[in-house]
Amino acid sequence: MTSLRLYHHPISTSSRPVMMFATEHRLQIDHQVVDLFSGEQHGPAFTAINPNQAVPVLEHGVFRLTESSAILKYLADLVESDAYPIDARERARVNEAMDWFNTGLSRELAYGFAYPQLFPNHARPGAEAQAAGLACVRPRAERLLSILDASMIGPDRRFVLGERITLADYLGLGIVTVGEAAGMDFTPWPNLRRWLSTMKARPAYAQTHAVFTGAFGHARTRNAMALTGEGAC
Ligand SMILES: N[C@@H](CCC(=O)N[C@@H](CS)C(=O)NCC(=O)O)C(=O)O
Repeated sequence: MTSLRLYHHPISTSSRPVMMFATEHRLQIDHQVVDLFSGEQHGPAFTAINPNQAVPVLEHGVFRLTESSAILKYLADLVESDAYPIDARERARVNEAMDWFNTGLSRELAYGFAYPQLFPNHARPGAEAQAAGLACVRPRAERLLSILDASMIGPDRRFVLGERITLADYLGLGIVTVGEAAGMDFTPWPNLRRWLSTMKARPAYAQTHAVFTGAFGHARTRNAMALTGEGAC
């Protein structure tokens, strides 16, 4: 097979799903860490690789691909993974759930709730604005997590779309775990907690999330900053 190279960072929300999928499928990949904390993604060398200055980026020979969702689908097709079914309607369900995670939940839980607390460059300017922003976004993230718990996973499903793991589980895990790392309390959502345990029990989770859990703590329950403010996000 033509060689595969993945530019990534081990704590990145968008990189971890690709790393976990690739590990579970025993893909031979040349892993290139892009040091997001020193700003390597903004340098000319990486900007030439991805003008968006973001990871992950996949190279398969001369073919270069950005966007975690597209990379997951490409890799799944490459190895004919069951995680991305061929049947049009089954595949559409996976796409639907992936879009839901990558647009809706990512916006509220990752960008709105988690990143401003975990990454200083995402923090809102000043303690008051930070508290007000979090107060605004928390109920929106919670509403989506309730939907994930009750309407998507529900009481009977092992994974987001049924008994079989799909790309939606890998992609969703990256987003849900960054919310957890920022102190979102998952107590109200038993189905979500069960799914999270199932995903974390997979051997590839420990392997691909060691740096992430080392950085942010494991199943941290600390509350985020005091949420006293009011106002628009
Ligand atoms: N929609 C993109 C998002 C990529 C993205 O934002 N990656 C982050 C890490 S999770 C990044 O590289 N950020 C660099 C920066 O903020 O400077 C995807 O799903 O791949």
